[in-house]
Amino acid sequence: MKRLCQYIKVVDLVFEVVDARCPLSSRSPQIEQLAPGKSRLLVLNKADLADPSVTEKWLSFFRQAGEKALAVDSREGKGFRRLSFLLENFSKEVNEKLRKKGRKPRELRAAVVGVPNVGKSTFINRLIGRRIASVGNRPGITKGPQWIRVGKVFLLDTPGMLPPRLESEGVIFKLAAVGVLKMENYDVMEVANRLLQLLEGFYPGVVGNYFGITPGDDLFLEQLALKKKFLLPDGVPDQDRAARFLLELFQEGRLGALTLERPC
Ligand SMILES: Nc1nc2c(ncn2[C@@H]2O[C@H](COP(=O)(O)OP(=O)(O)O)[C@@H](O)[C@H]2O)c(=O)[nH]1
Ligand SMILES: [Mg+2]
Repeated sequence: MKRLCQYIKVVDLVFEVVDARCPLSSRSPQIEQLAPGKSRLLVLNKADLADPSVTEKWLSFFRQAGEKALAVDSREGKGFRRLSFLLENFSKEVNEKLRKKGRKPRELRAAVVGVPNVGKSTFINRLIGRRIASVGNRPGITKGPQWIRVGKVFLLDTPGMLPPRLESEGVIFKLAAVGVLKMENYDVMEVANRLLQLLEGFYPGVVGNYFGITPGDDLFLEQLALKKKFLLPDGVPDQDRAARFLLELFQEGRLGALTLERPC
């Protein structure tokens, strides 16, 4: 964390990567202290897995709050043309300010930060693409991460890992459901049941229809286990396995593009 702070000090722009399926819950509470006063671009990654209409609402919500926000799919490279455009504009803005102060124009420096598993590395790789060009270490930084040139910007090739928000059960189960938190540490059945309940509220019938199970049924996991023939040796439905199966499908977006929270 201390090392990350050192880098953040020298960057002009911080890409704050979050999961588009829960853009508030997957924001780290540490970001404010880490980069006070820094220009930030909120990247709603995994937009392919999120409900597009809700993503639009989130973007309006953040922009109304005065933040720069953008939705991308780092795996397929969607949204990156717009990102390059934003970077270009940002570079012009910063250099205009420098020029007014009588200073020479220069390349911008940027870093990527975010909680685990939101796609920071995938985002960096996508951004770097084929333009990869290591420029080695810059003065003052003797080892560790490298700066890579991306257009007019020098990007730190190693993302900064931020601690996730763990303030309430309501947030924690979403982070577990999207894979920010490792499932081993949670009660999978509880996470799956909460996810089912939440999805049933936002997308009535969708999960039930996918599996051909009565929507809103209390015994959903039991029914799912029976349907999939996930049985324990004594023939009892293996709900734990059903829960894992459900969460896996959700994480891969197989149940559809579904978002877990909406702006108020
Ligand atoms: N569907 C989808 N998956 C993504 C996207 N970005 C990353 N991933 C996947 O999310 C997982 C975590 O990505 P990674 O870049 O390692 O996350 P990091 O821990 O934040 O660096 C990997 O399985 C990626 O393939 C995206 O935009 N869409
Ligand atoms: Mg990574």
